[in-house]
Amino acid sequence: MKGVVLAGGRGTRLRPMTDVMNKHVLPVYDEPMIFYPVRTLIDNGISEILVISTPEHIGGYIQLLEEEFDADFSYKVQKSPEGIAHAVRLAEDFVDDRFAVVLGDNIVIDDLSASIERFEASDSDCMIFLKEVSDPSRYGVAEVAGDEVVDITEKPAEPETNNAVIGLYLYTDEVFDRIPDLNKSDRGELEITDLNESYLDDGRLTYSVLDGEWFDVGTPDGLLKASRFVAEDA
Ligand code: TTP
Repeated sequence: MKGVVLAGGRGTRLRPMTDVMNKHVLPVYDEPMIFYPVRTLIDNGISEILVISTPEHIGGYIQLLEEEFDADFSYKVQKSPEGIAHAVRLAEDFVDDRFAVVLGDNIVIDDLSASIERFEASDSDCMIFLKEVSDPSRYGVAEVAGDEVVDITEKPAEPETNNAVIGLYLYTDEVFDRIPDLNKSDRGELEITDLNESYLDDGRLTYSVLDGEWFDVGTPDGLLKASRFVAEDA
C-alpha cells in the first residue's frame, strides 16, 4: 500500500507563524510536525510516500524528509488550497490501488496493521478512523451501529456521539472517479467529509476505532498538548 501526506492548506488557525512558513514545519516539541504523519505511514509498513504541499514550501520538505527518513518519497504541488479532497485528487498518477491518506497536521500513534489488513480484505472503498474525544463538536463525528457507519456530521452543535473522524483515511483508486463529482462548499473547498459521505450513501464505507494516541495539531492548543505528550514520553 502507498501513502499520501497532505501538507498544503492555509493554516489560518496558526497565524501569524503560518503567514511566513508552512504549518507542517512548526515544532511538535523537538521535531517538525510533518515527521509525525510520515512516521505513522512508515511505522505501519508504508514506505512509498507522496507529499503534497504548496508551491512556496514543497522544496523545504524535500530537504527535510530526504535527510531524516529512509523511504521512497515523491512530491507534488497543490497550486492553491482548494480543499483536502482537491489535494487527494493530485495523487491520481501516484496511486495504483489501495492507499492511505494522512493529514499533515494529524499525529496518529498506533499499530494500524489489523485495520489495513481488514480494509485490504474487504470490498469497501473507504475506511475512516474514529477516536473517542471529549469535545466532539470541534470535529466531524460519526454515528455507528455495529459494523456500520450510519451518519457523519461536520462540527455538530449537539453531537450524537463522541467519535471524531480523524485525519487518516484508506481509499481505493476508485476515489478518483468520485472527486470530480463533488461540489465546492461555501468556503470554496472540495471537502473530505463530502467525499466520505458519498461512500456512506453508497454503502461502501467502513470504519476502525483508533486505540492509540491522536492529536490534531492544527491549533495552538493541539500543538501544545501534543508537544507536552511527546516531551513527557521522551
Ligand atoms: P485544515 O486544517 O482543514 O486547513 P488548513 O491547514 O488550511 O488550516 P486552517 O483551517 O487553520 O486554515 O487542513 C487539514 C490538513 O490538510 C492540513 O494538514 C493541511 C492539509 N490541506 C491540504 O493539503 N490542502 C488543502 O487545500 C487544505 C484545505 C488542507
